[in-house]
Amino acid sequence: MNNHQEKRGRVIEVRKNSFIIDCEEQEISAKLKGSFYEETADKLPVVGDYVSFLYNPMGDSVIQSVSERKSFLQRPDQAKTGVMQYMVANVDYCFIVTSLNEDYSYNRIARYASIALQGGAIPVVILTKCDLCPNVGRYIREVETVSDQIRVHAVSALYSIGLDELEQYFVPGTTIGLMGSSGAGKSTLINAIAGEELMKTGEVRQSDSTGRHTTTHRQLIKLKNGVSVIDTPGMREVGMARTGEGIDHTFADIIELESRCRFSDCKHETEPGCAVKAAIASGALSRERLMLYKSLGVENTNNYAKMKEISKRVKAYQKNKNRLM
Ligand SMILES: Nc1nc2c(ncn2[C@@H]2O[C@H](COP(=O)(O)OP(=O)(O)O)[C@@H](O)[C@H]2O)c(=O)[nH]1
Ligand SMILES: [Mg+2]
Repeated sequence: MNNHQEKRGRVIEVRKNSFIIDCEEQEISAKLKGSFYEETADKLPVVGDYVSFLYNPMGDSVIQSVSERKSFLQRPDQAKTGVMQYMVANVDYCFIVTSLNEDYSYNRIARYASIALQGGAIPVVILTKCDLCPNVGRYIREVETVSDQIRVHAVSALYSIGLDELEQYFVPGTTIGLMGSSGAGKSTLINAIAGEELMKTGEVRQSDSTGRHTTTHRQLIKLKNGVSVIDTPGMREVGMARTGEGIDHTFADIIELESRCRFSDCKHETEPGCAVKAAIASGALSRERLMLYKSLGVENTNNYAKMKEISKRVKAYQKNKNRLM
């Protein structure tokens, strides 16, 4: 008989084989119940999950089950095996943080936004460091073409510009997931809103491929106002093509949608069972982006060949655009 007490808590950190659970203002270290190892990867706990566990005050507690998720962010495996990688759960808003300098990338914003929308979270693009940019309006208008459901704000954490616009998201009980490259200003922004030094800023870019586990830092932080913020390395790297791979992921979301159309040669015009048209109707995909994709005129081949072809054409397209500017 097990006399350990059953409790519920939230996963705030995932390590290789252990989990840190936040429960009653305590941080509890836990492992998985054995039967989890027979489950598919999507059933395993991720940061943000609510779990029930058998509390062991003397050592590791044991996670029994994962509660149903309100949202679940996943991305295609970068090795193109078709396997999904699971990132975080129960995020209400995805803050897509991009600074208004050379970090700004329309394509990356589109990829982040489609991950958020497909996972059931609301994408909120935060254009940071607006103090460094003379033509903010142009960027805001461009981001608005990504999707009807996207929201966009331009801020400067350094000069407290636009921060009041973000108050609507900082409601008690809300969970905010941070996406965006290192140096984009995520930590500075959260500190400015929280009014305290919760996150380290100006951090040096981590060498991410070595897999070395140096510092452990909380991946989910609870602010005093009852808002939780998730900042995991996994979310920062989203959609970053591996160097030297030569593949452009710009339209990965559309290619993924196409694979779900009823007809494999669907032109996304009048065919029934068209996943692309459904995404346009729901606002998950914008008409402008589909037009841009169609204008590339890539043949319906297998996904990998298609991605490679797109890379080639996008590069040619951008070269041409630069020449015209
Ligand atoms: N000019 C300017 N610099 C900023 C602003 N916000 C952050 N920074 C700077 O950008 C650098 C990276 O910020 P940080 O918050 O650590 O980025 P993170 O890696 O996304 O968490 C730091 O040197 C910050 O001082 C801003 O609004 N304006
Ligand atoms: Mg940071």
